[in-house]
This record gives sequence, structure tokens and C-alpha cells, in this order.
Amino acid sequence: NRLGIIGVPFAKGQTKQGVELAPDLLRQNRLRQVLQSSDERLLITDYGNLQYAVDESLLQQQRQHYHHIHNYADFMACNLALIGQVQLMLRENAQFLAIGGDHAIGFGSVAGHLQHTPNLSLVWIDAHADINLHSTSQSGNIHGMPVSFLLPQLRATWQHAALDKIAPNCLPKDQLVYIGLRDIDPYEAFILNKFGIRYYAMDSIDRVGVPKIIEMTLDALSPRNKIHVSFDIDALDSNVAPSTGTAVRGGLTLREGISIVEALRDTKRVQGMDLVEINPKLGSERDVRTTVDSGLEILKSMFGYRRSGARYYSNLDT
Ligand code: DIR
Ligand code: MN
Ligand code: MN
Ligand code: MN
Repeated sequence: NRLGIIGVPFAKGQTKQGVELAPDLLRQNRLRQVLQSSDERLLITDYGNLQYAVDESLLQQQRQHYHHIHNYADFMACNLALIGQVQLMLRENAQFLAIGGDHAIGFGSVAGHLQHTPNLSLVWIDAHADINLHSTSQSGNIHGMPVSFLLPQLRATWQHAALDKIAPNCLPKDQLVYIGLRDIDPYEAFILNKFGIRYYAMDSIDRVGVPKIIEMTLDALSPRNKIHVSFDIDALDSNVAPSTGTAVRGGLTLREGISIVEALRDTKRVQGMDLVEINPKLGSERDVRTTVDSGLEILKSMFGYRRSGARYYSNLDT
């Protein structure tokens, strides 16, 4: 089972420096060995860190239409490169992992995945809904907006971005499920409810528990689709993931996070994953170690490790 890994050291979707250091920090903390030892049959290719160049036409787009949000041109340039990179990795591998960087890369990662596999479902695990439009964002930070580039009902609000050319395949709104939300902006709540987008906020998890949430999630998604899991480390409670830009207390325990990821993995349909928003410049040295360890535990569970000791080996080819 081939797994391609790309680092995406993009930090301009929000304002805190440091999140761009996460891919190399995870590598230094034995990312490859950790994954390899959880499934010895994984054939891992590390494609290094994504590079991109901003061209004049994007800067012009930014000046003319999107000057009120931060770093639009960089966002687009990075995600354009990522859309290509994801398609390349899926031609050469059964699965891919994109390591951020901030969650702005969720657009390119999912969009690239959709160009390779149009029948795709998305599970967005996050404290935040990341579904702002440029017109609804209070912060101007694009890491709070990536989902709005993916849904056909919302992407029209980015009319100057030529999304139909860049990433013609969209994500049907009924193939999106959020898990872990607990910090939703008022306009985001309006959008989620207007379009009937499925989301399991922390209060639902409290009421019915993680097993039921997983069951409802999988019931909602088309059983024939491949799955993309976009995991924002801030979905986890800040006691297990303190080093992140917008930590919110009262989140998933590490066990709940692992449990969700194991259940998704057990479908054998997960073809792509993002792990984003680990920021090694925030918190103490111990906070950083805790956050990186939690991230590695989540990745282990997605790509092979079984708490039961059972060896299911690969995700897609059994
Ligand atoms: C807030 C915070 N909704 C915003 N968003 C995120 O800036 O749009 N924090 N994604 O991680
Ligand atoms: Mn393929
Ligand atoms: Mn996010
Ligand atoms: Mn978040």
C-alpha cells in the first residue's frame, strides 16, 4: 500500500508565525518510522515540502477583488500547486497525507483529491467550521474559509477566482460531515443551517457519544465514495493539543480523536488526509512535544496502528 506525503509549510491563512515549521518538525520526530512501524507493508514516499510562486495575475486579482482579506494571492498560488501535487501523488500512490501549515491548505488538498476522484466524501474534524466567505469573515484569515471554495453552493461567491477552471469538481454538500465544532461564527452557523450541512458539534458528541456520531457520519456518506479526512489539531482539547493558533477548550479527548480516526480507517475508503495547525512556536517546549505526540498518535491510527494489536495492514488493497 503506497502512501505519499507532502509537507505544505503555508502560514499565511492566519496571522501567527510558526505553523510552517510543523512538517519538518514531524519528520524530525520520526513521522516516517512511526508510520512504518504501525504498518510494515506501507510503502512511504515523502515528496518534501510544497513550493509555489505567486504570479502577477493573482496579485492583480487580490488588489482588485480580495484586498479586504489577508494574502489571497499566496493562498491561491499555494493551493494551485497543491491541487497538482495531490493529483500526482494519487497517480503514484493509493493514499496521500498533506501536513500543514494552516488549514487554508484544506482547499487545495480536497480540491486536488476531487479532481482525481470525483466521488468523494469529506470529514472535517475541527473546532471551527472554516466555511466563511470573504464577505462574512470577521478576521480576514483565509484558514477560516477553505470549505467555501469546495461547495457548489458557495464557490460562486469567489467569482473572480476562476474556480471552474482551477478545480471543476466540487463537493456535494451532503457528502460533507463536520465533527468536533465548538467555535462557530454567527454567519457560519447561518450558512450551515441554510444549506442543511451536517455537523456534529461537541454538544452532540456529549449527548450521544462518539460511537453514535461515527455511525451517523458513515450513514450520511455514500458507501461507494472514497473519503478525505481533514484533521485540524485544534479539534482535540487544548490539554492534548496546546500548541495551535486558535485553541479552544472543551474539545475531543485524544482517545475520542483516535476512536474517530480508527473508525474512518476501518471503512478502507480513506484515500487522503490532512493534518494541520500544529504551531511549534506557541506554548512551552512541553506543550509542543504534547501536541506533536498527539498528532503522531492520530496519524498512526489512520495509517496502520491498532490498539487491539490486530494487524489489518493496508487500508485500501485488502
Ligand atoms: C474564525 C476562526 N472562524 C475565522 N477560524 C479558525 O477567523 O474565520 N480558526 N479556522 O482555526
Ligand atoms: Mn488512484
Ligand atoms: Mn480548521
Ligand atoms: Mn480550527
